[in-house]
Amino acid sequence: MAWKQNRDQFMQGLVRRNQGETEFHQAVHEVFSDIFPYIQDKSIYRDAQILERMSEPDRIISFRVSWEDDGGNIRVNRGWRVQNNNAIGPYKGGLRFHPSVNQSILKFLAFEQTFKNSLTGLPMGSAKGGANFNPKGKSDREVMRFCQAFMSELRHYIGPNMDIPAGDIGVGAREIGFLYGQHKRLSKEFTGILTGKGMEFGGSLIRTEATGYGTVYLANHMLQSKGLSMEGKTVCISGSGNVAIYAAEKVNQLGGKVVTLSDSSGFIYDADGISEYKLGHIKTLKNIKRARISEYLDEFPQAKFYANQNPWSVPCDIALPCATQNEIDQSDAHTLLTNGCIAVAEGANMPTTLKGIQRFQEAKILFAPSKAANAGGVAISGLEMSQNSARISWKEAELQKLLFDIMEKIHSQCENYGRESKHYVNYIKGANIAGFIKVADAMLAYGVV
Ligand code: NDP
Ligand code: 2IT
Repeated sequence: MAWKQNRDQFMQGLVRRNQGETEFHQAVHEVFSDIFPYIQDKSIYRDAQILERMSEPDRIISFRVSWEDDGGNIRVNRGWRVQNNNAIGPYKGGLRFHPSVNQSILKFLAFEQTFKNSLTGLPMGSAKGGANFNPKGKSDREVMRFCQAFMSELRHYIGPNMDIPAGDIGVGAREIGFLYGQHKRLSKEFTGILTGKGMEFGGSLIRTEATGYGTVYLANHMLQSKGLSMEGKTVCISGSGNVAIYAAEKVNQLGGKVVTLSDSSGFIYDADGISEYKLGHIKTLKNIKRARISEYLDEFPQAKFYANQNPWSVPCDIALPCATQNEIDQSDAHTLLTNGCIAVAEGANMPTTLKGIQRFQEAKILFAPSKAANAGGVAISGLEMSQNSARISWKEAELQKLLFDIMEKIHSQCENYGRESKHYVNYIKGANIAGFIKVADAMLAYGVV
């Protein structure tokens, strides 16, 4: 097939130009494997070199972050902001603080964000940033000093109409507070330069819950399209951070049973289900004590902890990977399918490897890719920006309805562009094409820029 040759040739060039950036290669390969056949008979996109332009970030800013730890030692980290594409709105996307952060990971995240933000229907371009800083084990004051040093440089490149960062792994309410405070101090302005802010200083209701809730809404829409529902389903979730906790909360609310959560040290398995009450305990463990997930067993000793393993060996109907990239490989996918898993919705960004995805697609189970499934978080960020611009705050019920409606619309866009037969929707293809069209058409409108 001609499109496959064109894609392979394109990918060879991309790999040559972006050497060693394997996560970035993976993300581009996943999206463009659907876009190449789609534009095969659409010379308007090919002549404008849209794919070459979309896979080259507008700019990458990288900077030194020097700060002082509690022992008086000078520490040096590297910070980045990848401003990927602002064709349909100001740059928008989270900040990740994790020792694994590098340019490849941030480029893949910023690239994915382009299609995700487009799918929300809101006017948001794409970006991602962060640092190879590990907040784990640091005191609050150390995290504060790091955030202040990071923002002292980042502030030159962001603004409410230019680029609006938010949280991601390692950047939650505490970090956003420190980052916002430093920006306010240096700029002498109180503007919406970040989302995910505290309710006292311009945050939006349900931003904390939005990603996890949205992921479960999308999973539920997929189930409903087959005449099924979350009621009575057994659900395996990975991670125990912001996305995982609120995904678990929504599964409980919809009558499902969550049996696993995890962190980088292993997973807990609670056959009785991690109820709303037990989740309350996990919120305290994670958000206040910043403890490990294994400490769940101190309170609920009937559960089991499996060190250094992911939860995909536990039989489940539905899997919600909500920790990090590439956490479900081919063999995990095989295990999930063998155990009867019928649906996967990606709360994390790109948690399934290309070969893992292939397994799920061959088995034709319900599979929602991250750019569709976790778009609820950035969607509520977009609504936080609107509230800040208008200097108002919307009620919880309004926002809950908006989130639900946005996830429903994303589901129907996936169906529109991804239906391959009466019984099968390729949600990856649907999300990629629907996300692509809006950004590509805006880029065409601007001419050669
Ligand atoms: P948090 O920092 O709140 O939680 C991350 C969780 O994932 C922790 O339990 C962490 O364990 C675990 N984890 C992180 N890295 C690894 C790793 N290398 N191996 C195993 N476990 C790991 O982050 P979020 O919940 O915000 O983010 C989770 C995922 O969701 C990410 O992929 C993020 O990009 C994505 N996402 C987040 C959104 C948001 O609004 N926050 C929006 C859309 C997507 P430990 O504490 O041990 O490191
Ligand atoms: O990956 C993501 O969509 C996020 N981390 C949230 C981005 C945002 O701007 O709210």
